[in-house]
Amino acid sequence: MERFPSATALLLVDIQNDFCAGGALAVAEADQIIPIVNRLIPKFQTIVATQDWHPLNHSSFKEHGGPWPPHCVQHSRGAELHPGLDAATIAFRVRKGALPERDDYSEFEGVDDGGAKLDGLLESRGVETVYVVGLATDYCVKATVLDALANGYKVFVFEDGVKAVNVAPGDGDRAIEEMAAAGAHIINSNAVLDEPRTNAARR
Ligand code: VGL
Ligand code: ZN
Repeated sequence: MERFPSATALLLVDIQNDFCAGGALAVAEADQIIPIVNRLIPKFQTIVATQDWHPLNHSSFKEHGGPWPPHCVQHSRGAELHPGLDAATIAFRVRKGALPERDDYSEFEGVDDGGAKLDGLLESRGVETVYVVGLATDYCVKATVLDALANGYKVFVFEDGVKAVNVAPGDGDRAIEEMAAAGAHIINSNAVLDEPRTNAARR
C-alpha cells in the first residue's frame, strides 16, 4: 500500500470522548468519523493527535462565564482520545486549552509533553502538507486549518472526516466554505483511500 511521504502529516483534531457519543459536549455523528480515520491512518507516516485539555476552572465553561458545558477536563476519561482510534502510530501528541483564562481553538497554540509547539514538531519532520480530520469543524478544525494556511502549510480537509457542533444551523457548512476560501482543499476520503472495486464500477 502506498503511503504519503513523512513530510505529509495527518492531523487528528480533538477526537476525544467528550466530543463523541455520550460525551459532555457530544458532536452529532462524531463517531462516524472513527472508521474513516482508521482507514486513513495507515496511509500516513507522520500522525499528530491533539487534545482539548482544560483545567476544572476553565473560562470556556458555563459556570465560569463561558459558552460550553465542562468538557475535556485534564486527566478525565472525557479528555482521552476515543478508544476506537487506532492510536499506535501517533508520532506527536499535542494539548491545548490548558490556561484557565483563555480558550484556544487552534492546535497551533498547543504543546506536547515536553512543551514543544505544534509548528516546531511539524518542522522537525519537514512537514509541508497537512491533511486534517476531527472535531469540531466549526471550532478547532477551522481555527487549526486557518492557522496552518497562515503558517504556510498546504492543507487538505477531509469533509467526511470532520463533524460540526452547529450551534447555529449551517455553522459547519460555513466553516468549510471559510476554510476553502482561505486556500484549504476540501476532499473526500475516497480520494486517498483505495476505492472498493465493485463489478458495477469496473467495466
Ligand atoms: C472545541 C468547543 C470547545 C473543539 C473545543 O475542539 O472544536 N469546541 N472546545
Ligand atoms: Zn474546549
